[in-house]
Amino acid sequence: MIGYYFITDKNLSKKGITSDVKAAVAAGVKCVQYRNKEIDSEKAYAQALKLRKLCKDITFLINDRLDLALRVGADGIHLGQDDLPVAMARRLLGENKIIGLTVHSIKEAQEAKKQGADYLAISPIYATKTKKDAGRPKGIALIKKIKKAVKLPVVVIGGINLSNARKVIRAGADGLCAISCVLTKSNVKKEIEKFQRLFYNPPGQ
Ligand code: TZP
Ligand code: MG
Repeated sequence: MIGYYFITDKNLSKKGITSDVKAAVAAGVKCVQYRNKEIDSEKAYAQALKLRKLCKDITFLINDRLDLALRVGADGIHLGQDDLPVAMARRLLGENKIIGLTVHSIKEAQEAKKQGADYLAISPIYATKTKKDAGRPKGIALIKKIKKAVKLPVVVIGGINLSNARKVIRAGADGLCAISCVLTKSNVKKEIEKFQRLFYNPPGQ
């Protein structure tokens, strides 16, 4: 079980990503991903290093940038279909680091497993304004199909909120990421805890 998976977003953040990550850690998340596509390398390094320290007891991943992940001693990276191939990332990072890959189909999920990914992110489940090029919503049917076809943990992302979270968990998601509906609220910790409760007190139990 991964539970609520936190991803930084400086554009949506109200109090800054450091404050958001502190809130996520205080809410008991197991995984934080540093994602910042609009920043130069040195600033990204300083930011990621600070977050690595805040996330010393939980899984800390870097989006896209393998160099940054190595430099700050992250636990791994999260890649997209247009990033470094998983098999190459695996060769460079070794067996002990975590590699996640975003997938949009069963075929991509099977290929991810073949190349050595540790977990999958299925995207986007629902329509989202947070990532402009996220593509067509896949719905929960794809979660069920991928869980059946590929034996890897799955997190789901895109348009997830408290109204649809139960549905994605029931469909088999091991973790979920909900960015805008958490970061636009004033109490990030409280919002994350609401999602966490859905995993730890599953519906119908
Ligand atoms: N990758 C796929 S969709 C997405 C990312 C980073 C954004 C999800 O944001 P939201 O606000 O939870 O729809
Ligand atoms: Mg990427």
